[in-house]
Amino acid sequence: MATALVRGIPNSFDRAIVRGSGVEIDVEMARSQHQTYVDQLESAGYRLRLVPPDPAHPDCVFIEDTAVVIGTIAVITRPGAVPRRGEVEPVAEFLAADFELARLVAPATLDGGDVMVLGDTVYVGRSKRTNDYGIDQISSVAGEVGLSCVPIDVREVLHLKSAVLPIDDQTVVVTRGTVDERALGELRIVYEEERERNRFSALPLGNGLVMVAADAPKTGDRLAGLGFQVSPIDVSQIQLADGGLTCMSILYG
Ligand code: CIR
Repeated sequence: MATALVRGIPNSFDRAIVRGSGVEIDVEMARSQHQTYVDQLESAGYRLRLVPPDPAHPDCVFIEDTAVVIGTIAVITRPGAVPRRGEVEPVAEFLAADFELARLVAPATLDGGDVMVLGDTVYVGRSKRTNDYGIDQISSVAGEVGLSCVPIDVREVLHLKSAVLPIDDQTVVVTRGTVDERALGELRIVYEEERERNRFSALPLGNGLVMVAADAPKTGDRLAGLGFQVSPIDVSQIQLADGGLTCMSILYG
């Protein structure tokens, strides 16, 4: 059965790392938006596994950054933001039940938000959070299970998946100007609507169903026009902390 590993929102979430806005985060509203997200995963058939939130780590809801599942291996990351490194261990303990673990080691840094596994290719963003050592180490793991690795320079945004959102194994939504699209090879590119720049986010749930950020309805319409069943969700408080839809879960199975 497909599994979703998720982590709750701590009371300290209003102290999450933010890159700009200065708008205060409403923790209760964030929690209710997160609950709707978890409910959507459950309705789509995922078995939920819940890692308890940790108030010492305001960003711990962004569990995606702590581990990447590649085939039979769970890569335990070394997050680029130093205060987030303590989020990793409780997640590793959960994943150890189902996977062989491979740990990234210093001087590597890598956030799971920079990694996109599509078919037999692992795309890895080179960003402010993910360095070349991180790319080399995850590339070795990918090689062990027969997957190839494609590094992609990321500009302007936090992570690769802030700007390149997988929709299925062949399709991605891209924010123009943030990556060298040649690295995406034969993937079908759908562009984020310019008026919705940096507001789109998505999480494919299988069978053509895609959870999408309600804040970018025109981009969602583009996907619906291609035959995807889109399910909008309001994640305004998550977006204030630079998060999107992929970052709040690790899906596998
Ligand atoms: C951070 O700056 O690390 C968090 N406030 C946001 C992380 C979002 N993660 C993701 O999109 N994978």
